[in-house]
Amino acid sequence: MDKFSLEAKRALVTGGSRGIGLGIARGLAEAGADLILVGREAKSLGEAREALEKTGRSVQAHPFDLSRVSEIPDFYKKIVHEGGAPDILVNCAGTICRSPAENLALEDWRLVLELNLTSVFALSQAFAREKIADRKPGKIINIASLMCESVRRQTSAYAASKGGIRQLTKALAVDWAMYGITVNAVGPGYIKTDLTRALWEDRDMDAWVREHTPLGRWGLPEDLASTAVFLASPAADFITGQVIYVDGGWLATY
Ligand code: GCO
Repeated sequence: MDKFSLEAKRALVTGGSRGIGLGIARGLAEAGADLILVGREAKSLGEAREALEKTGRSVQAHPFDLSRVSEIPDFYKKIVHEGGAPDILVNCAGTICRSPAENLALEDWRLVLELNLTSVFALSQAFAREKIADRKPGKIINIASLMCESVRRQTSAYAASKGGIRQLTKALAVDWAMYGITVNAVGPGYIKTDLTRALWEDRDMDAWVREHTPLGRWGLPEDLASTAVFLASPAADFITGQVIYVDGGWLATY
């Protein structure tokens, strides 16, 4: 079972202070990884750090707004300088703006694409440049979505960004395989987090999600953690360019 261990590894998790990011960070720590958490709000990041330190792993917290894409290279250099280079990068930070496409402000479109897609490219590039220069392998895990394959009304920017993540995962996997850097993605179904609160608090939407999910329930952040641990571990050394959907069977019905 050592192939699933993350002992002596360091994992950087963006969006690590809540929801899916926090669930995955906890799973990585329980598998033995030390953590670097990146999130926009210092308060919730500090709370997540305190909670995750209970796993016995070292946890660093770096407040940063990843939508400030041009500042990502310097931010990454600061992280490496302060605590050493991560071996694993989990790109989980993201947002959604639900609106009929005809009403979607261009600024909202840009914000969703900047955070959900462009910042993932920029941070992955900073990670890869450092690994390539150090001649060390690395693991990148992006957070995709069932919306890589199917959509719902009023989610144009989010669905476009997640479709982009699906293709970016493949493209970076192909570019960086020669350096021993694998790039994969976990594709969540409907997961009970703050990002989907507006849906699970709505009785009709709650029923719709349960009806369209063969396993009949909302997913939880911990449902995603084990897949992320697997992809981050030596057990997945021959896997790259893949999206593994953890969606309760949602896409099986499409
Ligand atoms: C929505 C939801 C979805 C989920 C998730 C499913 O508005 O339909 O927010 O987009 O968040 O992406 O994988």
